[in-house]
Amino acid sequence: LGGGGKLPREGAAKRHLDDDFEQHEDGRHDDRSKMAAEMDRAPLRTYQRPYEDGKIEMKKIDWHDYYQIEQDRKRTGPGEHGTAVILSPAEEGMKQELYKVNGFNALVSDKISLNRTLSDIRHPGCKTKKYSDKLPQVSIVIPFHNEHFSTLVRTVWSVIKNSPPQLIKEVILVDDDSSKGFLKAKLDEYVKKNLPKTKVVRAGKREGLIRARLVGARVATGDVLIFLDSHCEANVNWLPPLLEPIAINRKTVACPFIDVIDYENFAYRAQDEGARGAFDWELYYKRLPLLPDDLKNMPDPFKSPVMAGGLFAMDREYFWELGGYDPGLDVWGGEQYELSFKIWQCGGEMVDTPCSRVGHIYRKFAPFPNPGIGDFVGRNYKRVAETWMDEYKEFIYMRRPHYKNLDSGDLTEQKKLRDKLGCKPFKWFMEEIAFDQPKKYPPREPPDFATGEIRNPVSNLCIDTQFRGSNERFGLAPCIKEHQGQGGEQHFILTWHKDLRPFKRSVCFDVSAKQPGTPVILFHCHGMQGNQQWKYNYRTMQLYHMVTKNCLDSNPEMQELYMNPCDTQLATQKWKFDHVNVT
Ligand code: UD2
Ligand code: MN
Repeated sequence: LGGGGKLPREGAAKRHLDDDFEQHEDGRHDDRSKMAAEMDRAPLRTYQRPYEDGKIEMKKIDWHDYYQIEQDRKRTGPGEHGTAVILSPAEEGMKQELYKVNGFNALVSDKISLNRTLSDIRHPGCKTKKYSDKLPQVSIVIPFHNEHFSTLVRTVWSVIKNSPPQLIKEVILVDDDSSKGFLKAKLDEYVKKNLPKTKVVRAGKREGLIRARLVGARVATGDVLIFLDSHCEANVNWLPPLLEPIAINRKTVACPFIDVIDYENFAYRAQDEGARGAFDWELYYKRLPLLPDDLKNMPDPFKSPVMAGGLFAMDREYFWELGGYDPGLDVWGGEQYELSFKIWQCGGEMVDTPCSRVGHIYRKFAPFPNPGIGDFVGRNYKRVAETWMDEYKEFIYMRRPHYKNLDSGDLTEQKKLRDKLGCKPFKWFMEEIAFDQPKKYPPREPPDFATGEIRNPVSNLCIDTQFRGSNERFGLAPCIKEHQGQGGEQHFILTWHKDLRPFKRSVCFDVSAKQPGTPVILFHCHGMQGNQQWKYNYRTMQLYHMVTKNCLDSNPEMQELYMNPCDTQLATQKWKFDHVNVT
């Protein structure tokens, strides 16, 4: 296994900050069992944040390790410099077994050196960039479940090789109950013999990636936490650009650019040159085009609404201030939204750092079976939506109605935390962070269900509020379209909140009793549904009131409106909007 390759320790002697390396080396062979048992967190702050009081002016230095870069330049071998590895026909025939259990071509991985070099595909501006000489030390947390040995170990080597040693406090591998028997013994042995500052912590039982990250974060002692997936490769000088924004503002969370390591041949390439992270209403992660200013300032860090999830750096104290991750999130999925929403809504910010690049193997398929616990992704999404997304959660339920019936567990603690931190509404996040700026990035408010006049096609009369106010009743009138000037207010919206209101006004159709004949009045829109929740059935043309289960009915002779039990045969219960949004 593993192309092996002698490790570039000889480079250490030439490193310009070599002394510190020695200084921080100790403790790398900690008593591991003690480590795992000792779940109490280390003191949260171990250093003086350099720019906190605004007194120190930042001194910038060139953090590149030119000795290492020169060594790397000379290397040759399969996959070096991020090139593709092509298997021989005989090997092609043997690759399936490893492919099946990993979701990527692990046989190719095994042919590549564990400390291979990548091509430097950074923006040219990154090559001359300098960063603060005072950067925090990091703990790198890497959860893994049945990761392939060579991809896991290559992740660690890439980090160690491409980072200034004095900035790495430790690398923590969290074994999330891997069942590959050989992985444990072989890994422990390899780590002990070869990997400086690295320790393996075992979760004890399958926790899923989110709680596994928490296990690692709890034993971490560095000033900054960096999370990585177990099949990554950090590129040249990736660390300083990631840390400087945090040194300047401890509430900034920084994400590297995530490059692609091809799952078939392990070639390394960019997925793009930057994007704003976002999502759709099924909570699929989306990448939106950069804003003009971000492009102009390239390769400076730019704000991004949502992280991809796996790879980011965050002040350790701040991570715990925000409660870490919701420990109720199971196995996989949703934690990237939880943390992103929490960061933005509760006073932090998130940036992508173009000069920090890390490759990641996006698998061809997920090789792990569901551990027999049903729709955990749905339950995770529901936890996040219920805790953080306020009324916008309805969009998710609209797309995925079955989430409504999922039991997502107790959310008391999560809601308490949101209260305690005094976090802003999701609407603020949507409008100011996620989809703001040149107003051209949808979705802002989701589309309304129906708009325009509401006409009874039999009597040919329209609903007309005559611009009345709160607590007032209203009825029917000749439609303005045919009787210019004769009507009053006949333009309505059935909004995405599911209330029914005159266009551009904040009074809503409100029904407060079940009895047949109950009138409809206007009332201040509260956005909480209840008495103001309507549903339009465009097939039967009925306007259904959810709470009372009655339908909007009319008496055309008297030009009156009131509620009655629904009856599809009744012409007086039929209503037609100008525009209906059928989704
Ligand atoms: C993406 C993220 C991943 C995470 C996930 C949503 C990137 C590059 N990847 O999916 O970090 O945010 O979306 O939750 O942004 N693992 C465990 N226990 C498990 C399952 C996974 O420890 O039960 C480990 C796994 O070995 C890996 C990490 O968790 O190191 C992420 O899992 P993945 O690689 O399957 O997720 P990915 O990249 O598809
Ligand atoms: Mn991954």
